[in-house]
Amino acid sequence: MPTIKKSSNKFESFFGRKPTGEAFAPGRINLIGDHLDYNNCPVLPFAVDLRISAVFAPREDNRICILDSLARRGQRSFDAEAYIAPYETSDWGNYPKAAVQGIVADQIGGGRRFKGFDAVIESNLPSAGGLSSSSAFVVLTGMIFCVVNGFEYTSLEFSSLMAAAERYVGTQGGGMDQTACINGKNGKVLKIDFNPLHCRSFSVPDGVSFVIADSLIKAQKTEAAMALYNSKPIESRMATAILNRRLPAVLKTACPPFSLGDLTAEKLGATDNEIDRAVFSVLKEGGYTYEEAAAAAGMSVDELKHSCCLMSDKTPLPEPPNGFELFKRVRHVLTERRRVERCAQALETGDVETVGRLMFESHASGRDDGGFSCPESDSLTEIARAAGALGSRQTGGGFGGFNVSLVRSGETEAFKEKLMKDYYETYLSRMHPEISAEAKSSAVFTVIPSDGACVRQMSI
Ligand code: NG1
Repeated sequence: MPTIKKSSNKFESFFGRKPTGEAFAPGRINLIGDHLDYNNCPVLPFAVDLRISAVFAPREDNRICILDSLARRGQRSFDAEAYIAPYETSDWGNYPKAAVQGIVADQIGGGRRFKGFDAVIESNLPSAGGLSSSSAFVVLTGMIFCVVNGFEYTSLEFSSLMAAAERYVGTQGGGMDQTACINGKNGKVLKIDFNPLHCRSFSVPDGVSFVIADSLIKAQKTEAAMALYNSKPIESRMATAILNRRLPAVLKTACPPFSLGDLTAEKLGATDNEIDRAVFSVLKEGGYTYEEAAAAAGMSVDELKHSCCLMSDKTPLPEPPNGFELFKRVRHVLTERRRVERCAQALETGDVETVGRLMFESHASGRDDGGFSCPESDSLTEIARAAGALGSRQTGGGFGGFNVSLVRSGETEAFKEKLMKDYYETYLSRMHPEISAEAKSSAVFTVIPSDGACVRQMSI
């Protein structure tokens, strides 16, 4: 477990002075609503009691020097200046660089000079598991940089700034993770709406707990995994380009959708059924080639590729062997958005059975339509169902990582034992004998919705 005392000692022995401040930033679990945020559709996450923490002290120059307390990952140093060149893709130093670059770009003007800081960081937040350790790290360093420079933002302004800043690392995500990390509340699930950004919190109903279980299939943001993740926002933008051209005529509305989040009764003046009929008459089932998608959007292939389909290395997403499944992707977004709304209502009335059912439905949608699950997460969900969970689903960006289950509080220990036996000892040992017993033994735990990120001066 990270402790401030251990980090402070480490800070003193490495930097030769005492730290003056401490900060922490939690990870998050998304209860329901994945691959929605970058489509401007609402999500229902909560910050968890697992976090990255830091002790720090300002510097007189503009250097930022961050040491990983376990020395597993060593140290990274860079200057806060107008252009901060990234390290290689997937280097952990890109997360603090992302935060600082985002704030510098926002604050630049008047020949401002920035103050740097020294910091020692510690974490008990698993990485590459869909718990947003990356956003927690971005938010943590962003907060410290603001404090040492006296920059002030409201929590929503800072959430938007950090969401935009994190794209520096190459992911094309939305703002769920940073917003949950910054605005989390003890005992509450957050409903985050985008465009405009807005948070509302819902109490966790009495008598239920959240158990999270690592599928132990890593969703590391390497070049390949990043391309897999980014293919989802790209497909959403392709579908939007087609709907933008064709939907107004079919629905007889003057409002073209600028994102899939605009496909609502409120914005289009049509019922959900009318919207579904119109959307799925415009999009064809089955895969689109680039030529077909461009023709449907009224663009040349080059225009489509350059306006919607570029990956972080600026090359267009390669066409999948069976084409782009735009119909399924949009069906995931439309149905998941409605599940989020119904889930928020069910939380409000304490209807835990409905919350659970929606979680199972959400998992199936991510698997069948979203295309971001994997066989191990699917099995884990079914094993959780058989073990008595009210609901269970893969959480976060997907392709593995953690599942979240909603379990009656009196049943959590029996539930965890059942997962241990049926998923880790039986299924996973058969499918992935290379995964160590040690990794399996610490893969399941109960999490508590917790407060968001915080930075403060240390009491001396
Ligand atoms: P994780 O779970 O951290 O990979 C990613 C995106 C989110 C969101 C989810 C899927 C980033 C930093 N995070 O989260 O914005 O799109 O996937 O719901 O890109």
